[in-house]
Amino acid sequence: MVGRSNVGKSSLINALARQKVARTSAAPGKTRLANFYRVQRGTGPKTYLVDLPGYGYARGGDASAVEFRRLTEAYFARAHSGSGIRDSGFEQRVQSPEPRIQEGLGLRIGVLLLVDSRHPGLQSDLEAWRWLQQQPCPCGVIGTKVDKLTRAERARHSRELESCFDIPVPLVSAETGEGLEELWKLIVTLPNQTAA
Ligand SMILES: Nc1nc2c(ncn2[C@@H]2O[C@H](COP(=O)(O)OP(=O)(O)OP(=O)(O)O)[C@@H](O)[C@H]2O)c(=O)[nH]1
Ligand SMILES: [Mg+2]
Repeated sequence: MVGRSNVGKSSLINALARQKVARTSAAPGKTRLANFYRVQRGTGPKTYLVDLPGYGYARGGDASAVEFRRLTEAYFARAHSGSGIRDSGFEQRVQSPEPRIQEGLGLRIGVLLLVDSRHPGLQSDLEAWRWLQQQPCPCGVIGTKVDKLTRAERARHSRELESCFDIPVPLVSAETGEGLEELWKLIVTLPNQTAA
């Protein structure tokens, strides 16, 4: 999960895990490290949800955006090459002590760009999307905090998001659980797709 600070990455991971595993905050810039959470739904495949630090955290300014990009790039390159995450440049807090997490991450990854569904088409999100599409892994876009939209806004923002990113953009809410079933399906299938 990647996205601007405060877009709701950690909250969405908690909603998907149905546990409060990731720390969230009303103030942006909460998540500073890459955190891995192993989740499994019923008999579904074992999945690691990776919570990455947000970009566009104002207090960190440009330097922090550059650092985010450097670390994230290093992470994707490693994960994709199958060499694992041990010296990817990220510090990590691995919730599951299982050593196989290394292998697991080396196998197949998918990246979801989270954008706030209230603000479709932000410059920083579009830039992140362009950059993500050049990475060697399949990626998708999710609109967060849909509970904050009126019915009319949902329809309009949904159209705007799809036209900005040029793919369907499911809308979800960590608060109400809306859209999470559909999101799970995407999470399970995304890593099997080939990168755009
Ligand atoms: N109404 C509503 N609020 C949400 C939702 N998801 C997250 N929030 C709120 O948005 C704020 C930021 O959520 P986080 O999950 O910490 O955001 P983050 O993307 O992990 O932020 P960083 O770790 O700073 O990058 C918190 O106050 C959450 O309660 C949602 O679906 N609906
Ligand atoms: Mg966070």
